[in-house]
Amino acid sequence: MRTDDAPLIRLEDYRPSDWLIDTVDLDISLHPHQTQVRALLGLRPNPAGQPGAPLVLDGDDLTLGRVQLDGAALDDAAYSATSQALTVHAPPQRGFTLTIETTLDPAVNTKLMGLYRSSKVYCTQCEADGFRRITYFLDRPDVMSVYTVRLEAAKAEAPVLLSNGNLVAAGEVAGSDRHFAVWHDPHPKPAYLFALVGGALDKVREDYVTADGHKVELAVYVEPGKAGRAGWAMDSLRRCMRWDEAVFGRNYDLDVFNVVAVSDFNMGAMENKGLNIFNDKYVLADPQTATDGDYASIEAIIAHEYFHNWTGNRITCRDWFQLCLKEGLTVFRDQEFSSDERSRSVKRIADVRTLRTTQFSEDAGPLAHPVRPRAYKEINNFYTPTVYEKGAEVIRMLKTLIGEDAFRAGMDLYFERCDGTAATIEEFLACFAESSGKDLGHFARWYEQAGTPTIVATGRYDAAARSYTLDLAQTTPPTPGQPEKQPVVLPVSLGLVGKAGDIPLKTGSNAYAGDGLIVLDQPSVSVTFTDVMEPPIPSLLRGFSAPVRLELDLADADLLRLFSADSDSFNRWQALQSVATRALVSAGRKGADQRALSATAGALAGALDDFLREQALADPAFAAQVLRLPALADIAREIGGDVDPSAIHAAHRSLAATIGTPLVPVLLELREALGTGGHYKPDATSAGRRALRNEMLGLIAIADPARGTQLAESQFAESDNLTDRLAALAAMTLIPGAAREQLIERFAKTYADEPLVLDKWLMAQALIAEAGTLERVKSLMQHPAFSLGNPNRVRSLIGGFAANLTQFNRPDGAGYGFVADIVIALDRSNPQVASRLLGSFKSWRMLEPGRKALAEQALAMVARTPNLSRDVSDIAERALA
Ligand code: 0A1
Ligand code: ZN
Repeated sequence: MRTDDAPLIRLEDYRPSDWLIDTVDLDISLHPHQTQVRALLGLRPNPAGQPGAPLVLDGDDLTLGRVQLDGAALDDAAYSATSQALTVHAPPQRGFTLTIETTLDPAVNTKLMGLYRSSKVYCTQCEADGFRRITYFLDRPDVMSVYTVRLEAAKAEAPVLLSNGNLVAAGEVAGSDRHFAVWHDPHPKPAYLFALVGGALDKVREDYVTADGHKVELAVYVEPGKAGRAGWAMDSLRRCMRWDEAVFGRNYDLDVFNVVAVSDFNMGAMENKGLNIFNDKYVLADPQTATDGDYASIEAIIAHEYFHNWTGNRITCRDWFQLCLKEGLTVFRDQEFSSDERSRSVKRIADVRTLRTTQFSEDAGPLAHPVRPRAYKEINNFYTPTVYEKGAEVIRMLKTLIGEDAFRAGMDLYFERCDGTAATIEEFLACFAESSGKDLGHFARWYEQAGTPTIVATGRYDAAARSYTLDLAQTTPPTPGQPEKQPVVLPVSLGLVGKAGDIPLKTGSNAYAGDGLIVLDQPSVSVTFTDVMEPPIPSLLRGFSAPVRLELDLADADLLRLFSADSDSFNRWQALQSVATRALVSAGRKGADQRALSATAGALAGALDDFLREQALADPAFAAQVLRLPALADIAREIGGDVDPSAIHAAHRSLAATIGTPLVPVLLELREALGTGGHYKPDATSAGRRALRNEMLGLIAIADPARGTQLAESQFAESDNLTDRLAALAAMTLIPGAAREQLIERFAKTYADEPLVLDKWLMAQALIAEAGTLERVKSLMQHPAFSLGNPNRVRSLIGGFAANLTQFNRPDGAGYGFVADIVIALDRSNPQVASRLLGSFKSWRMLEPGRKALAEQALAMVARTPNLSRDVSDIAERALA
């Protein structure tokens, strides 16, 4: 379907369902090509709906068998059915049951929505609207039902049969090679949280007793032979369950909690009630096949899905416009968990990096949308960094504004009041308005208004009056459909840094909320601090207290002082990033003179030299973040228009080389001092030491390629873990030549039987910033490790290429054409993966005219392709609008 024909679904058109489904009894007989589904729905009119309305059930690609009403065959004239809908024209105006039989072919379901087979394992994905590919249903999150599910399959093919809730019966099917299991989930849930799994799987299990004394059996299911890689996921699960009890007072509520890893999955993972299904990339880990980054992601995503049990499942969304109600809040919760498990400041820095490169870029381009969108054609296109990451930032600001105690009290109230319901953002915010006694009407604008606000800050010191005045002004740029912007509520955490550290803050201003917090909720505000005995350096947005751009004209020398003296470690990191960003923005403009970089590079190298010698060993994870320059995409966005990716890349390399060259001796020394850490341990401290060593390796590779080559080769040969080996490969990708090609070969041989490791190998090559990369990527598509049918492979190789700033944006447009062709081909089998890939074009409008025209042509070619999915045509149209 073209989106021109697809209806625009609007928040303001929401109305309650005319019918409710209280109970669902599913009987599913699994066969690769002929799965039989019998659904018995217990329906009744919704008192809040239209009396006398027909019953219109959603379907998608369904083959219908028999239909019965209260157990009797339904007259042909009484209903009509297409593959997309089943309508009962004049249903009884009372409770009744409807029995619906459908037949499915999971083996050919390449969209990976509904019921499909992934490496011989039957599994489901129903969010957002996949359940309608299993049976006809009121497939909307405000229709919540109690499910009982009988699964049947050949014992040999699917010895494990799982669904939501608790197991209530299991046994053999007499006289056959088949068996069955019956699962019952007592918690009413929307259809998008339904799941089943059937297959030959190994498991690790563990007993758990909740804080309120409930015994739970935890299990992680993986492909046969991979149970040895499930331990970290289990460990993470136990820890996050304890954390949710301690920090949010939330206990688990079923007798079992199952996690299943599958190898074909459109996203990261899915929070189905009691049966979380994961992309295997986010479950499987051992030191030889997973990096420190993987360990951290697994911990975070296990926690994310588990936390959804309360924020998403017990309390779900009224409609898909409220998606951020569960996603922003749950991301916030998983970020807090990881912060408590690891280093809070390093986690914050990493999250802000992600926010900037993904969400700020989205917000600055044609796909910008509010945290709560007002309209959509395809909801799958709104599982975005804006809904997730900016959504989490909004919760973080709320907490900052009302304080820790009122925040916790508001959460408690939300859990109490909204439990068992499908809620809205308004209901959520009402809990915090009540717990804090504050009017959150203005704050709610964060949900409605797209775009990244800019704060322009200027400071003046009055030596005679011993006062310091800070002027803050905010603006938000126009975004699609929102030409005019209103001011939002911005919590600006700050300090004034003097010679002896933070100066005590005294002011009579209303905007000053105490505790180092200015609340900027007007277009501008001016705050004067008194008893300031020396000219201070302002340290604004400590901890990145609001998701904004900050323009504050501090001299490099002042920023470097903040880097060494700020009491807020986020702002120490930010200060150095700001120096580097400013230099890269001016040297990275089209036609800019690169020589201007050298003064800044010298100052940065000096600051880093001291820092590395004196402080890096005390907090290696932080030091690793300090050493990493701002991302290319962030520089492009800061430049904002007429962007020449080659110039940005050249400036970036040149800055890294100029900083790195004088540092090589100290880098080598420090690498030596850090050592290899001995036997691999995944904890944050050990990971931090590896991160620093490897960050330094990258810098050496740029500054001194011969030395870099030597170090990378020996690191690859000597290390016992993937983190260090992959870092060696990544460093070598920066150095063209035979040694690189040999290491690439060696890596492939070493990990030939490890698809998830080869994904990293594919991606490392796709990211090489050289003109030969497109050809390399094309030939890697022929490699046995690659398959267009597996989302992880596509994201690694093609997604990696599309994230390669210089090569995706080749001046000849060949990068755009290549990705566009793949989007079109992939759309026929998996529209969701195709549309996400097309999202790589999100920043095309800021390019210089030559590339911009070529990118537009590629997008237009996609847009005019016949029979596009709604997913892809929606992105193409919005990108071009
Ligand atoms: N709710 C999941 C994300 C998710 C969304 C859609 C999916 O299929 C198309 C799968 C997963 C989460 O936030 O983890
Ligand atoms: Zn989620």
